[in-house]
This record gives sequence, structure tokens and C-alpha cells, in this order.
Amino acid sequence: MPAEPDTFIEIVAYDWVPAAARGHVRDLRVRWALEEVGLRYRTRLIDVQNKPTAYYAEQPFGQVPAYREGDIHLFECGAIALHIAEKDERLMPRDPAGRARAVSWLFCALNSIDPFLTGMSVIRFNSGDAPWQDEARAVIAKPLERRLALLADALGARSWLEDRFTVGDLMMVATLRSLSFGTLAVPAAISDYVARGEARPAFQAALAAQLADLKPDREGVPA
Ligand SMILES: N[C@@H](CCC(=O)N[C@@H](CS)C(=O)NCC(=O)O)C(=O)O
Repeated sequence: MPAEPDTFIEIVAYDWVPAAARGHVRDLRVRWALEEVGLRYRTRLIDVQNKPTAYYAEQPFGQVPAYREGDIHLFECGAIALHIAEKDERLMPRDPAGRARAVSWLFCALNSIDPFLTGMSVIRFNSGDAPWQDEARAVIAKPLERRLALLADALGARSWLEDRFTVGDLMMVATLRSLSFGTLAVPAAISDYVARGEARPAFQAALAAQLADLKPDREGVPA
């Protein structure tokens, strides 16, 4: 739900990324959370290849997303999603027990699944033509596949990680969908779970909004 420039929630995103990253940049997670609770926002787009120096004061590593809401300035998609979720029962159960589970799954996505994703992406983008890439990927894939199998067990026959959709599912689905499933043994329950999350109208709106903000591919820049 991108908004007119007078609204007070602002997220920082990129104005261009290579094709492979489109639909996966982490401002998507923030957009998705905002869409789920019907909050309007505006985007401030920066150049990933030429980041404004001042931006490092907002996000210490110069990454996106960053978030502003009045005098609240946040970075880290997990912290931002938690902040948004606390505003609305649709993402965060009001009962303490339900809230505790939602927060646990949010951290689980970021601490127990996301590090594998980061590992895969460091190999992909930082190892040049190193001949050991496939081997390194296989080293990460093995414990990741075990973790996905256990996650499928935890999900069981439910649609969501608990008895309803929460911010924990939002972060888990967003994290899982950025793994390249093609090369991994992924339980059907997990790919179905990701597809369920992606089918949510709020996810689709967030995805469309991210893609709409991205300029066409840059000539001469590899995807
Ligand atoms: N832990 C941060 C990671 C943010 C992150 O990795 N952002 C990526 C885009 S998805 C980025 O800005 N990459 C470019 C860079 O690191 O310079 C979060 O979850 O918000």
C-alpha cells in the first residue's frame, strides 16, 4: 500500500537490483507486514551501487531496509516487522502465550534458518570463480535440509506454525522463499507452506510494490 508523500511511515529500499534479487530484497518483508495490517507507507529509494554516505547513520552497514515513523528510526527487518506487528492483532496475538510463540518463530526464522541463506549468498556473490563453490554449498545444504525436515515436523498438518498466521509465519515464509529450493531436498509441507504465504493478498501487494519501485536492468551489469 504505497502512499502519498505526506504519510509518516517511510521505508528505505533500492531503486535497482539485479534480476535475481528482484522480489527478494528485504524491504519486501517490511512492505508485507505493513500490507497485512493495512498501514500506508512511502518509500525512499537509494542506489545500491552508490549509497549516500549519510545513509550509514540510518543503517550501519548501508543495507536495506530501514524504517522511519516519526522519531522512531529502525533497521533490521526483524526489528521492523516486530515493531509493526505489535501494532495489530492480525500479526501479533494479544494473549501473552500466543505472542510468545509468534516472537519465537520470528527469531527462529532469523536465527535458525536465515544464517544458511546468508551462507549460500556469501558463496554465490563473494567467491568469484573459486572451484570449491559446489562443495561449500553442499556443506551448508546438509544441515539446512535436516532443519527443513524438522521444521516440517513442527508445522505438522497445520497451515501456519501456530493455529493462525502471525508475524512469525511472515518472517519464516519470507526467509524460506529466498533459499534456492532447486538444489535442496525440501519437504513438500515446506514448499506448500511457502506457497500459502505467497498467495496471501498482502504478500502479492508487497511484491508488486517492490517490483514497481525497481528501475529496469542496467546495461552491462551482470544479473
Ligand atoms: N540483517 C539485515 C540484512 C539486510 C540485508 O541483507 N539487506 C540486503 C538486501 S536484502 C542489502 O542491502 N544488501 C546490499 C549490501 O549489503 O550492500 C536485515 O535483515 O535487515
